[in-house]
Amino acid sequence: KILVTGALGQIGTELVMYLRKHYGEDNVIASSRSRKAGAEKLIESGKFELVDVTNAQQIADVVKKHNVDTVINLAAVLSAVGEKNPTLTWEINMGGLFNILEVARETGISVFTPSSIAAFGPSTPADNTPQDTIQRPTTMYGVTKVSGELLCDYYFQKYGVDTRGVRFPGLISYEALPGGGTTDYAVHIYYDAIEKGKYTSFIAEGTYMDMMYMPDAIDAIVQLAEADPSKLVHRNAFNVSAMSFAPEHVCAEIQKHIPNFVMDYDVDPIRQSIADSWPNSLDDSAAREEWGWNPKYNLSSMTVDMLEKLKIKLGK
Ligand code: VAH
Repeated sequence: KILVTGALGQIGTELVMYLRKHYGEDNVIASSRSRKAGAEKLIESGKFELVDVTNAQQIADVVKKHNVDTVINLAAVLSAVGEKNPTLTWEINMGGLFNILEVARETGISVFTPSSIAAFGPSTPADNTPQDTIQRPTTMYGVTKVSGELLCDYYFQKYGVDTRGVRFPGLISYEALPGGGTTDYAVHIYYDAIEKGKYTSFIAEGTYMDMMYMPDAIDAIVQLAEADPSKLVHRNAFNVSAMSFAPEHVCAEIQKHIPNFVMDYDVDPIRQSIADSWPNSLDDSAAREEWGWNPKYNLSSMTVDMLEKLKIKLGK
């Protein structure tokens, strides 16, 4: 049985739907700190529990009640929102992960929790960033992500807890919106292209970041979770990426389908400084070698699918 925390977020929403299809409705328990408007479908379609990951007892109770053997921990405050409330970010991102790892130490369950390209900082080699390299992030979100990688490695080495994770780049999806990150421009641009025909980017021209379409991100989670552990040299924090682009590249790709689409810039200094501290492109060869990582979508095929699915979703 799989417990997904943060199940109403951008990744969680799609992951729960996929896992329920892949492993069976009854084998996936969705959980969130609170119910969210618009999540009724997901909440009613299967088992749902209110779990605040900062409450260790709630985690232990739900693990016991549903005989959980794997927790996929997606509960986190993202980079931009995190800079507005660093204390809450530490409490949820690190406090929550620590509580989950402690339950795992006591019960023997497995733990998958993602890291992020945010675990790197301005002193990290920015192009083709290596799997093992300098990590001095400059956001609280990034500090919790690099700390989370180390804590998961520790629980594996010290207690044998089966911990696994990937460093996600910016994720693009049409089901659920992202929750306050820096890469969110790459999602909003598609919504605005359909609804307004124009988009004002808060990230500057020429700012490269790694990105990935959500179907590939879901595949990465399932593939790594199902991987043969004897083949894993790394456990947590595999670099995974599918593409690297800057705002003008998305704009040009959208214009192939919506010729009149226009974009201008109104750069947000906070999110721009976060973006500038992150890598431009990742070396994901370790994930390819150790568990067969192989993304399917690039900017062109993602754009075709995003526009097609959003036109339906937005009734255009
Ligand atoms: C954010 N979407 O922008 C998240 C992610 C790498 C980016 O961590 O904070």
